[in-house]
Amino acid sequence: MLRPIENDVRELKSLSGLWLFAVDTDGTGHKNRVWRSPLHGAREIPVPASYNDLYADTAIKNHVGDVWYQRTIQIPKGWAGQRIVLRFDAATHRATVWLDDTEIVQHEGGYTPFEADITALVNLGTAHRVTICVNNELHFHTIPPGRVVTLADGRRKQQVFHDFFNFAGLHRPVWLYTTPKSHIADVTVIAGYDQGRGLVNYRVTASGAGKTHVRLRDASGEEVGRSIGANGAISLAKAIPWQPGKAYLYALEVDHISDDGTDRYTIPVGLRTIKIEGATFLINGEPFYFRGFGKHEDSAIRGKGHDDALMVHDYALLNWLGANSYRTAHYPYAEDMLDYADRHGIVVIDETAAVGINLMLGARLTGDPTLPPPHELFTGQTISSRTQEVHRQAIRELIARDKNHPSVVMWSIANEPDLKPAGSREYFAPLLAEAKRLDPSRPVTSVNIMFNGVDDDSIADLQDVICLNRYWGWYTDNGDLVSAEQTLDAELTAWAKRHNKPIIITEYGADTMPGLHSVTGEMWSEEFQAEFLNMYHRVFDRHPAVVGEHVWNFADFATSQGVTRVGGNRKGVFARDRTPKASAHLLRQRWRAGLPKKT
Ligand code: BDP
Repeated sequence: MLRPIENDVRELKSLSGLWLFAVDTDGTGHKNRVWRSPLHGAREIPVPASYNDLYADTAIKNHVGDVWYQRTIQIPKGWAGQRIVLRFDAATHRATVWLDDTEIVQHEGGYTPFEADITALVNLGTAHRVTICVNNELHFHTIPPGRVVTLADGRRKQQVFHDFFNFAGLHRPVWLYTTPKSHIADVTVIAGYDQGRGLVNYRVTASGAGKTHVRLRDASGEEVGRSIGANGAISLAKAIPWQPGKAYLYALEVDHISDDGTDRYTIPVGLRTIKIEGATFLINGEPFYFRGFGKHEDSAIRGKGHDDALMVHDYALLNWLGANSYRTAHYPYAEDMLDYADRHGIVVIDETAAVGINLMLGARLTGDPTLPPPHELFTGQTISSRTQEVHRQAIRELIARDKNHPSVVMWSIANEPDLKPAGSREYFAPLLAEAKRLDPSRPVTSVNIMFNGVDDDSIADLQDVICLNRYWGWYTDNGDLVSAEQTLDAELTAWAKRHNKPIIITEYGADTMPGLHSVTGEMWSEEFQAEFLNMYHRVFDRHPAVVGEHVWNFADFATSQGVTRVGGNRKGVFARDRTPKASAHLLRQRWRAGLPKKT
């Protein structure tokens, strides 16, 4: 799905700002058709932002169910004759939208965009009411999964099987945009680079008949190639590659010419090739070593609301550290993040929201003894073919949205599913295959949990890269880094021997309270975090198959309440306000020195 842009033939109007907001406390909003009039008893809400932490109100923070957003929009008179579209970059976790009294679109999944063509419903120069119902419930058939329980006193509680707060609302901007009536609906670019030569394969889908003209321009705007037709290729004899840390972007300018006029859409293109050879991850034929983090979209007050200031600052900190990559743990991030990564040469592992397909973890996180046991995971009583279909759609929407980003080098279809129970391979194999089918140009992975060792992972052989989350010395052998080092070493040897594939440690880390110090390796201290990371690095450097290290986490983040969480998850190398802990300096020293030498 194309991101809305503005140019000489397309207009774009932001609907960010203050909207009306009402929490549907008694769940009667649908029955009362609240979209038919101005929202009763509404307060104001900023869009984009999570609603949870805005109002200093526990009931709103922990609300389970529907909330309503509303505002009026004005369609400029100058938009006469254009196709007019209302676009939501995300609504977490599902939404229904009305324009005045008419329902115009529904969407499932909290982190991918959706839109509605409203041309036939609007009058130019007139105000219209937009109402959106956002629902935050997670069940066994949603991605991510969860469970809503009703307590004896009637309260409803959301259980989640993942370790971050279930922020909800309109997390990303809302847009009105225009295209000519006959328009470019989609563009797919597969670009490659090989020893100085560049190749751009493209495919354009347009609504209505017309001709397609395509031009490739270099970064200075010079035309360097052209092609005619909806499918085609442009080759460059002397190309500049897109490289990690050294981004170079061409622009593919697509014109769709029809009796209605010309539509134009321009896509940034990075020429780069990804290949896996044995246990090596190659970008443009060079071995690539991932240095960076599992991140989150998370900050005080706005929760998961996108914020350009935070984005620019986080990228500045990644640069300060010498990091070259991150994973969008545990859901697709705002498209602005990927655009920025494209422009600045940051490498991204792009993940779906399929986190917590794991009842063993669910039991730990919820502490609820009534949760079904782990072996019931793929039996249909919990995770079912219905979940699989929603998961498949989540993969489709991720790839449809992000396929053209040179920064994205791999798809991750899930984080820490339980791969021991019967049925796990039958559940995941078709999903890995679907990602491969949709995008044969990128490797596909899923991220392994430490309790699924080399003998308990039912799908590692189907993945291109082995991604491991490991907490030896934290969740096990608490504070004993000597034992942890032995376990990690032995385990990596076993993984490398079993699968001749690159291994990325996608998570390793220790909760750390800023300001807590110790000379004797006490857990939670800044020194322990540094010693923990040092030990892991020592081990990684001994294993040639390890091609990446992503510390968990870039910054402290909000979670559900629990006895192991003190004001959230504290494994950040930065505090939630982005001030550094001691380990930030350690990482800076290691990563600024470049590729680690394997001993
Ligand atoms: C892993 C998860 C991650 C958690 C982390 C932790 O992938 O979301 O936050 O461990 O426990 O299980 O800190």
